[in-house]
Amino acid sequence: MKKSNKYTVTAALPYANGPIHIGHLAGVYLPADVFVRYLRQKNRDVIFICGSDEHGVPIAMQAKKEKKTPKEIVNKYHYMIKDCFTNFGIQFDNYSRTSKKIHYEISTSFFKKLHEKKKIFEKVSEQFYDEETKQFLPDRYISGTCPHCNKSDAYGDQCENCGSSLIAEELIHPKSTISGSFPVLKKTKHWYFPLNQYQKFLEKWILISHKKDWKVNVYGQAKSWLDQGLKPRAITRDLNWGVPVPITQEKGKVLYVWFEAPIGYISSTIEWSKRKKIDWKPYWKDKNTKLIQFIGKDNIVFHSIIFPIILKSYNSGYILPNQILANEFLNLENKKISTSKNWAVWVHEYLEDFPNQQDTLRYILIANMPEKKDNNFNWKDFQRKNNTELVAILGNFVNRSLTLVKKYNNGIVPHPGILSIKDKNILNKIKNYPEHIGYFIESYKFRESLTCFMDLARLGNKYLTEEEPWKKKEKKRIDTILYVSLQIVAMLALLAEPFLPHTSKKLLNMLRLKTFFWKKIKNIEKILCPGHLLGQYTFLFKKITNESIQKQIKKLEKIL
Ligand code: B3M
Ligand code: ZN
Repeated sequence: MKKSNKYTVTAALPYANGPIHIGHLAGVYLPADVFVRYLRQKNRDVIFICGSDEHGVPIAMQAKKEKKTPKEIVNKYHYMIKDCFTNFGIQFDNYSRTSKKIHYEISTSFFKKLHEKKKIFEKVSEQFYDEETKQFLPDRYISGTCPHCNKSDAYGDQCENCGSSLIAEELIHPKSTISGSFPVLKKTKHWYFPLNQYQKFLEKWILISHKKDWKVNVYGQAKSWLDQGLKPRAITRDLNWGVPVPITQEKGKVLYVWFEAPIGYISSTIEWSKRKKIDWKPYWKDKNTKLIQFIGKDNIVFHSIIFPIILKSYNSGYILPNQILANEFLNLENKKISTSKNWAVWVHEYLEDFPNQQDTLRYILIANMPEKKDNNFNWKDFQRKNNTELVAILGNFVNRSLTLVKKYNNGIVPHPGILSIKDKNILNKIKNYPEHIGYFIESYKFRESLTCFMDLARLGNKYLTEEEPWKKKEKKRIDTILYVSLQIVAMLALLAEPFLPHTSKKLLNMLRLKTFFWKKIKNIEKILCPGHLLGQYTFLFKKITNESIQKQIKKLEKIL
């Protein structure tokens, strides 16, 4: 990756209509967090931006379901989601919410300027209308069969099964999700974005400039939209909950949530800049800044087509996404995660059932990350990976190294003495791990980067087992073996940070090391020098018991 001056990393704004589950983490927030932690470790100038998406039909539907107002719903879930990210260790620089005044100002200023510059046009058209409830049926208020994958419960704006973005008229046998009745068509006025006018620009920007560096799923969906030919798309809705359309007095006209929500990345950045007293413009308008966006596959078109057109047509120097990382879906026990059916592992419940074991879940979700295809999470695998990898390899190696140094050298880093050929090879080999891991992270190959990290732990475990210092008679040889082992432990402590931040912090405390920036990691032996006094050892991981897994599986069985 060519070194950039700044990085603006965004993660899709979760709808504040429910809690966060493991699919959200594996799909969007964990890869983004690993990437940003890595950039911070390398002392890069990066901001990590997110916030709650608080408008749109999903919020209104949840409000109806819980017999609350949309405002009550977003207040309930915004704080729940924000706390959940904080407690799990997803470290945003700013987590805002689109019901804030600053977002209303920024999103309506975008709309007003596009209207003044005649980049959008007004049109009266016939839209689906529910005569029973006397309301129009935008987005999730209407469902039908998806024309792409034939799934029966696709929504008016997107199909959650195949991730396609739709317009209501494409649905086969549409019906109202409010009353279940078949809708009629009724005239209504809306404002449209002539996406077709940007066909050529997008073909050049996507099909040429990003043919090689965008992920197959992102490039493929964007290309299929371009191949079908872009059409004008409505960017307002007949709803009472949302950002009011600023140029009409007519009640019940709001900005389409997918027009204003991506502008939420900018309003969240401006909110951050006001708090930190740092100019936000270089993060969104400097051509050398890299805009890296992490999303789920059902948001690809909104991020690769709609949002870039909004920025381009606004024409005030906004940079376009350099990378759009869309993961596929994570299934649970081989079934699709479903919030409506409660078929999910909710992160806040995980944190209650497995206190202080965030890194175990981080580890398993990165190891099973659905980077190229849908993947699966099951509790047995969760237990196995924790017990046979985190406990038996990483934890065991660190535990043995530190307790042996305590026993043979009073917890002080020994002098290396005379290094054998094998010792020298090990010390040379470990120096390459930062680069290997960095390469995978910068290529957005998070599973491979974690495997590379664990290979280092395996290397240490194997070295210690083969060298058996506890069987040696000569103190000097014991010291050399422990010296080499400790250099590997120090490397693991630093390289763990992007993946297992809580473990890394614990380990650095045990080694009495401050967090180092990447450049120092090259010469690890300068970090953990002979004579350095180590801290107290505590266990890094604990075994996951059959009982704790059975409890989770029983919880799911009750839902079936
Ligand atoms: N709120 C996430 C979703 O479709 C959507 C992302 C907005 S990012 C601007 O579930
Ligand atoms: Zn579909």
